[in-house]
Amino acid sequence: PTNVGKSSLLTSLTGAKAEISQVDVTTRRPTVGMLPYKDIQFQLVEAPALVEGASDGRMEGPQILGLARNSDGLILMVDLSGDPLRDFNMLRSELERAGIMIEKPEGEVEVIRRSGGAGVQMIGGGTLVDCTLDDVRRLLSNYRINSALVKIRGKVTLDMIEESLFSSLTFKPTILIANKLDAPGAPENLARLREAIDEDKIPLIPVSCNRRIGLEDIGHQIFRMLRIIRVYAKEPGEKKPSPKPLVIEEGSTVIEAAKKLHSKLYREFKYARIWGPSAKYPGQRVGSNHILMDGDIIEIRL
Ligand SMILES: Nc1nc2c(ncn2[C@@H]2O[C@H](COP(=O)(O)OP(=O)(O)OP(=O)(O)O)[C@@H](O)[C@H]2O)c(=O)[nH]1
Ligand SMILES: [Mg+2]
Repeated sequence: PTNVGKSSLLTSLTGAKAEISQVDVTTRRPTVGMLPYKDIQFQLVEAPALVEGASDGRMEGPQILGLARNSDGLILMVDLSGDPLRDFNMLRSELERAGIMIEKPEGEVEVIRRSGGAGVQMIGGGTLVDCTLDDVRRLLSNYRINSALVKIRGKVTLDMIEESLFSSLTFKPTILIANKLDAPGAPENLARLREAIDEDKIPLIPVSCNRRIGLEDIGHQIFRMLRIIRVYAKEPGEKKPSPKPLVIEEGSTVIEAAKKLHSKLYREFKYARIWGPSAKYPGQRVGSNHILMDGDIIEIRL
């Protein structure tokens, strides 16, 4: 919504020069700032205010929803001096109507088509609840898909796989920031908001941008929301790893990290040595499927 303090937050966190004003709809174009967190940076983009009817094309609705669809995660913001619950429900419903879910569904499917005759393979570690891999192969072959990676997470039905072929539903991890904690009536409004949302699914952070309350935790919350880890590559023979981490998805394996570092490290991979949280002891020798953790140092051997 407008006037909730989006520009105030962007400016407080990143130092970006966004115009702050009590006039409605001050920010008209996406405005960018960089938030340093530990040894990485997050790019924050203030979108113009999302209003009721945005998903039907009102105001800059389509552009804002397009921005949301292309982001890694969303920070929704509401105003504790107004009606934060109504605003949150409006935001959720406009996003949903645009095919953007902000709560993680029980199961997720992505069918990645491949060329060549490699067949249909299942990846991602989810479970099929009402069908077998052969049923999935039969379903896909009805759609002339004979070679694909079917990526599943959580509990997945044959219907969900069929639907995924048509719909453009997407999930974006989301944080809810409730601003103006200093305003009269804020504690009561915050209590109402707390009751209505599931904070395990959507973390709620009360803040006051003006009084600089609650802002220190936001970097950490964004890091957790994105489910990323930092991995530091080290050359064999060097004492210290690169100071700049490789930022990859939580649950990534050694070979996936190698692929992102350099195609040669992927092609000619023999084994790796690991120091840090995922290593049983410093310098542990591991194979390609070893799962990395945040803060690991990795040395790849060819
Ligand atoms: N009381 C109080 N007022 C705040 C706080 N943060 C921002 N404001 C005020 O709220 C008004 C709107 O702030 P902006 O940061 O411009 O809000 P916005 O969401 O970017 O607004 P638009 O870009 O116009 O949609 C300004 O008058 C701010 O001074 C806060 O923590 N407490
Ligand atoms: Mg603004």
